[in-house]
Amino acid sequence: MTTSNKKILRIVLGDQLNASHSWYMEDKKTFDVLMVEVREEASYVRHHIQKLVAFFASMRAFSETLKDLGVSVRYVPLDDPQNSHSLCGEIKRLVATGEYHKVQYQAPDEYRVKKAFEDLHDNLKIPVECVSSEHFLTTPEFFAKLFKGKKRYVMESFYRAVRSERGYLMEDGSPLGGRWNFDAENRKKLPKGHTPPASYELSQDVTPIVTMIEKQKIPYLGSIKPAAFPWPITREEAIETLSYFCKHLLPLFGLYQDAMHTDHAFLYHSRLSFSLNVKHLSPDEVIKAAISAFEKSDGAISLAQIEGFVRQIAGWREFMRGVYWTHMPEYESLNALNATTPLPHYFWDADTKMNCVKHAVKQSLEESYAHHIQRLMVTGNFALLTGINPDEVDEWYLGIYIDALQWVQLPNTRGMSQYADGGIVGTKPYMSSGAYINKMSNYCSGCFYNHKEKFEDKGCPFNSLYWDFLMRHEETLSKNPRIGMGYQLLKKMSSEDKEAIRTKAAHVLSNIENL
Ligand code: FAD
Ligand code: DLZ
Ligand code: SF4
Repeated sequence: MTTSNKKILRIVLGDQLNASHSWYMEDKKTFDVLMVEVREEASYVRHHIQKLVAFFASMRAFSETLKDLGVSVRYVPLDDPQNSHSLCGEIKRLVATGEYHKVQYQAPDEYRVKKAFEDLHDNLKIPVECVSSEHFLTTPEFFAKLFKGKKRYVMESFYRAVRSERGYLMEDGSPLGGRWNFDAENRKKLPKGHTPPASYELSQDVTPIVTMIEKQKIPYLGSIKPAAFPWPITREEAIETLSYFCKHLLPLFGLYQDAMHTDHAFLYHSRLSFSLNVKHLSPDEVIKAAISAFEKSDGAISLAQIEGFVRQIAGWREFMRGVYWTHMPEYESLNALNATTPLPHYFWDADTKMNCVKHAVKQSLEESYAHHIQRLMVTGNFALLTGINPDEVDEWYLGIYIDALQWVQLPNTRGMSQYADGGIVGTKPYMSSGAYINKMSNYCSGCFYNHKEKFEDKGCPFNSLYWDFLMRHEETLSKNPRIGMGYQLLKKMSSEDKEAIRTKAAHVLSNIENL
């Protein structure tokens, strides 16, 4: 083969399913796309079965989309006997055919894969190039400028900078409505008897993929209904999910964003994180679709609702990515609170008397989904208060959720939820006693424990753990003005009560497997 009829080999990862990428506008005769299903990615952590299926089904559908566009795709399925089961192994295998004069890849979102691909630059005998994935709203230059010289970052400043730059909900250089943030209006419990609209769930038969995963003996967790898979696996399905959200859920999204309920897993949440993370949808188009629905709604969607939604995507999502790339690889081993307790069994089997944890874990095992407050204030809060080893916490979050990719999971878990980064992401640890969980959910009314009690046998474990956590970490946390209130209350507490809390919390901790 002469150099003139050799092609470029373009690598497309499982979370790079964007058919609008500029690659596909170029002359299709000049390149082949390589997509591979590999054991390396399917088992670097024990994933939920729905997550494995969602990635493989989406990758397969995307390869068909590319073929329809006239792109030549080389697709290696998991059960291909030639499969080397590593991303770089498969790239090397194709390069060895001599059919290519160059390899190109889109910047991977995960550090692990970025490093592995960087090694290819030295190891392949043909040029290797990295290009942008053309997905995110912010760039490394943008967050380097904002974070420069700062030990702690504030999401709010980051969010305002993104909004100003992009013009989202802006009017003459100022935030629409005169305020940047309507968070304080977005914290309502679901009223008794209020039923949210049904969530937008698809129903596709994914039996062949489940069978293949089982035959290949990929370890997994959680359950699946193979004949009725509910997640969007194509761009078209993601757009349907987005349209449904804008029409039926956005009007009350912000208001009930923090609410939790045993009968409603999805409430007013969009279920768009998987579609965004695999790049079926761009953050810009999701934000613009929601803003357009707000503008056309004639007041039915209030500014507080749309601002709450825009903040999640333009603010939190981009901010987390900025923190990840600024602090990797050190970030994944930070353990500022020296947490060492092993993760208890009920994170895997939901067998606990604590109704909130039972419900959040059971739902996660069944749906591969929990919304933000369930992740932060139930399972995350419990792990924080009991001092669970952040490596085990990360492993759990990275495996169980359909949307879990390390760049977004890690800063949310180790940073925001576990405070293991010592406050880079969050200005304070997100912790609470049973009172908050009772305020935002119906969990406590069906619980074995009593959310009003601290000391008694049936006292809610979150109560003694909360006060004990404050006492244990007094030296590190008492100077933090954002938790000053907790320490002021602690000061007023009698020494007998403090001792009783310590005794109760010690009992809870030593009995952690049996709560
Ligand atoms: P909605 O509530 O409808 O929000 C809309 C969108 O905003 C989401 O789709 C998501 O793209 C974005 N968003 C909202 N909050 C965040 C956030 N804190 N960080 C980044 N994006 C956000 N999100 C992931 O995508 N992957 C993860 O692995 C992940 N792990 C998390 C772990 C913990 C401990 C916590 C507290 C949060 C985590 N999140 C993660 C953020 C958030 O919980 C999910 O994005 C959200 O629950 C997805 O459901 P949804 O699409 O219905 O979101
Ligand atoms: C999550 C995932 C899984 C389970 N399997 C694959 C795979 O077989 N092939 C692939 O290209 N990507 C997969 N992914 C997504 C990758 O983990 C993700 O693309 C990288 O970690 C970069 O973010
Ligand atoms: Fe959770 Fe405590 Fe409420 Fe039970 S009483 S549901 S353990 S917060």
